[in-house]
Amino acid sequence: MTLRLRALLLGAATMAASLPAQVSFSMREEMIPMRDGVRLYTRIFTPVAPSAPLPFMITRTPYGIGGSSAAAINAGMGFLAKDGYIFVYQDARGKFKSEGEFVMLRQPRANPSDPKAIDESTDAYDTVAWLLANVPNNNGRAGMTGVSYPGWLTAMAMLEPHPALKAVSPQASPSDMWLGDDFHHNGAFRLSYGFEYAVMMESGKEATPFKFDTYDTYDWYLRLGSLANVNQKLLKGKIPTWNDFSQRPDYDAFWQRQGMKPWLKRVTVPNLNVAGWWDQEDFYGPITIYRELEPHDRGNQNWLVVGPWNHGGWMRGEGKSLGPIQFDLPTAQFFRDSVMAPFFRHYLHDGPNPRLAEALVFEAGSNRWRRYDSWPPKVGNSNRSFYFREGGRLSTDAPTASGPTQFDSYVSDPKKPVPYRQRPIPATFGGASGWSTWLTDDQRFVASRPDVAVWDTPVLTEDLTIAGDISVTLHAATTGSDADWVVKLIDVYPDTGMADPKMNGYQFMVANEVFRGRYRKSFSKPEPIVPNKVTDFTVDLHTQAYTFKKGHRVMVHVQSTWFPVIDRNPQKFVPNIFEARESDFVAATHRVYRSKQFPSKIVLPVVSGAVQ
Ligand code: PG9
Repeated sequence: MTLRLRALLLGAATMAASLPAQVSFSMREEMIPMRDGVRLYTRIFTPVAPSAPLPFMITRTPYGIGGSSAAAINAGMGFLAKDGYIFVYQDARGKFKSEGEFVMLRQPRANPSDPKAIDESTDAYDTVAWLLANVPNNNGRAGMTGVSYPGWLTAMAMLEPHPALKAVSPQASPSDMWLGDDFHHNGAFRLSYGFEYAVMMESGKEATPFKFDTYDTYDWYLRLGSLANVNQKLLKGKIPTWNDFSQRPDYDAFWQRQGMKPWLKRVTVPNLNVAGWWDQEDFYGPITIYRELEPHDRGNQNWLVVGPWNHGGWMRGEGKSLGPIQFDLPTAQFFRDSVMAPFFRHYLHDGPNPRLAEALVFEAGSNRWRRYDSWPPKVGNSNRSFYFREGGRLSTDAPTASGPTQFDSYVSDPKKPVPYRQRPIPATFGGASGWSTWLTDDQRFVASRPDVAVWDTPVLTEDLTIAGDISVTLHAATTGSDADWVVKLIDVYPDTGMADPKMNGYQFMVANEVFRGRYRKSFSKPEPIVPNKVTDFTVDLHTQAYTFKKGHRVMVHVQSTWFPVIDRNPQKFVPNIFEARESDFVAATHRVYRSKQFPSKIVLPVVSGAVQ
């Protein structure tokens, strides 16, 4: 056989094997009883005439399983279906057709010795037990997966797993709603998402989005004024999660116990954690779950995959691009076919060992997958400080000038907050809201605002690759007594020569975070900032693997409003921002220092490359 013919035949064989076979399923509906007598609505899809006993693949969700069908499984889970699974979908407690009470991210039960006490872990356990006993032709094993809330339900199932639960893949699972996931970041409240999600989930058994009377929600939230108006004028105390937001502004025992950290003390089940670098909802969660479990991972059963995806982007489409950003490779398809399917095939079907990398991460910019032995990588990178300098420069040379005038400043006015994306900003949920890709939006739309401070490097003369954790130290002062610090790390594309003209000069956000100044000493006990005193703030920009290409520039933006994704800090310290009065919202002048004594900087985990 000629080499060419052999290559053609191999190509054909690979293609045929990766075509999702259409699997026929029979569907059974059940109300599965839990240990406290509450019954959960469940659909069980069994392949027609399977050749051997099959494992279960379970997804539990608060979003309603009404759309589940054989066609939907073949379309969305075909990459698994062709290996043979009994797919199980279940409405979480209290949602849609399930009985019982829905509690947002229900905390693990306080009294595990009570045989009737329940939580999401026991509901998963009882479901597995029932399936094993009542669904014929199963092979005695179960896997569980889901994205976001269903990912969190998967993570909860692994805390006290049924012995038959042999592998889990929690994907974009939140881990701490106050520190870094959907509802707050470092205590700054994610207003638009928090409000709209809580209303959607807790207005009734189903999911009912809030109906805005204005298209541009930037306007709507600004007109709303103080957050005290939410309960006074709109919700009247009827949405429990809003009441938690407004009555528990600080990181108290409730938020800590709702977070996963206290519970992640052992690796119970092989666990494939999945995150997207541009996940607009839950990036902190999967990274933190992986990291918290890692010290306990004696059997090497805890893995991390991070790709160039938005929330759940790995489960749909090819994954060659996100918004206008191109990644060249079909990253999502690769994940599904070459990582997730082999992972479950190994543990549930005795398939070959998939030889997963400890951390498989996509390095955008250079657009390649990298396999690391740990995350963040232990070797190969060195932290380099990039200092904010005079004239808007960002430089690896530390400032040498001292004196009180070495700062950049801006006036931050909570009455005219910086929009987090180009207006109009439609409601988060529904249709073409733009929410799902906003993290890829061109940041030029705010770069020249007077309330956004900007520093950037010269054009890079070689590629600059980073892998690991990014942190920012701000030495800053304000005329007010509280302030938010929003920091964005940006890749500035070349001014000319891009194939797509709109990408010339594009400002692509590589990492970002907000820090609420009152929490600089303690997340549980906020303290006013002393006006006009230079104060240190550390902003954790999380983690990234990225190449700033030769010809690009590295840029940093600092601003103090990001509306309405983050509520407005009044800038006058009040004990509870949810109870601030209109008169508490005041403009303030913020100074970011860049002197020898106060060298504000971003620290990047540089793998290779230099900056002039
Ligand atoms: N990000 C969503 C969520 C998860 C958990 C709690 C609240 C919100 C989701 O997409 O499910």
